[in-house]
Amino acid sequence: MSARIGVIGTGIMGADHVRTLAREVSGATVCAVADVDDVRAKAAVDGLADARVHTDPHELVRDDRVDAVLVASSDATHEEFVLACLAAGKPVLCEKPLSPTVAGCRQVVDAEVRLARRLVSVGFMRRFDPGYVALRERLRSGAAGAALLLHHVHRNVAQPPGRPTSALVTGSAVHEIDVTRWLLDEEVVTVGGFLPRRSRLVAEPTHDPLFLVLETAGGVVADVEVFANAQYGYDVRCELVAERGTAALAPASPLLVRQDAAAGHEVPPDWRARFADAYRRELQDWVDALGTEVPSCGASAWDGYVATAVAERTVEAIGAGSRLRVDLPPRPALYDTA
Ligand code: ISE
Repeated sequence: MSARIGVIGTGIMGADHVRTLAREVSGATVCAVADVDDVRAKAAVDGLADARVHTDPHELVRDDRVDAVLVASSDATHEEFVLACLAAGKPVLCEKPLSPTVAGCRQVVDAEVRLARRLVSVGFMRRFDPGYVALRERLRSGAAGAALLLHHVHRNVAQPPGRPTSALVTGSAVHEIDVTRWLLDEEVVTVGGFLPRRSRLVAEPTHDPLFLVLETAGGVVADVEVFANAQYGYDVRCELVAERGTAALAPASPLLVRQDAAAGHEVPPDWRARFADAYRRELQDWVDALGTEVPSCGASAWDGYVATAVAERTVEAIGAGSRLRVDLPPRPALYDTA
């Protein structure tokens, strides 16, 4: 039987998830969507038989036909809707970040621990990207020797004006924070950040680009360039430097184009194109795990909490102009892996 999914938020990401679930994921049907914008919600389910449109997301969570919920509304609303899913006992996949504040993430972790059931997954889709997966497997195989350094690059074409600088960390670099701890299986213990010369193409109050430095418990140093208004395309890179060599993500495009006196790889316009395969794999994994006792392989609420805790501390470190320690509370036993 197909799992009946309700999607909260039908903006860019939510509408994309509806399409992927309906067309590319087996064992799932989208049976409801909710959005404050009724027109947008209706457009997202155009052509999907029997999908209900709610204007109140809480109604969607309560809807008996909905077995599981995907939250893709604005970041600040994630906590409220994930908590509603926990109260209703429904599995929920929440887009990253679990909450933009560490206090919000903690509420979710505490509610899940009280329930003593793992119902929350967080959409850190890079954990399903074949390139990142290959990098992790290479490290785990021991072929590269021990990891020493990670170089991350995270560039977007442009961001809506007015985005606070902190959002470049809590909304964008939070991916690199998650991927660093997932690749290395180590926690980040100190964080620091620089404000390089500000691009004159970016309006106040956003300071762009940023340069972050994360150090893990095992002494690996990861640097992260975040450039949210890089103009030319969506470019995500990751290079591992290890004892016996290096390994880096290959260019996202399989084509080498020679034209107009130039040769090169095309760069995707945004993350949906770059990570389409990762999103599909993430959703399939989540759907496959529904109704089983085994949680999906994706990030847990605890992972969501830690990523935001490290991101928040990084924002503080940038403000303080110095490196700061990250002190995490003990991980609740619910999140122990077998
Ligand atoms: C966006 O919200 C995402 O989640 C993308 O994956 C990320 O690369 C981008 O920087 C964010 O703005």
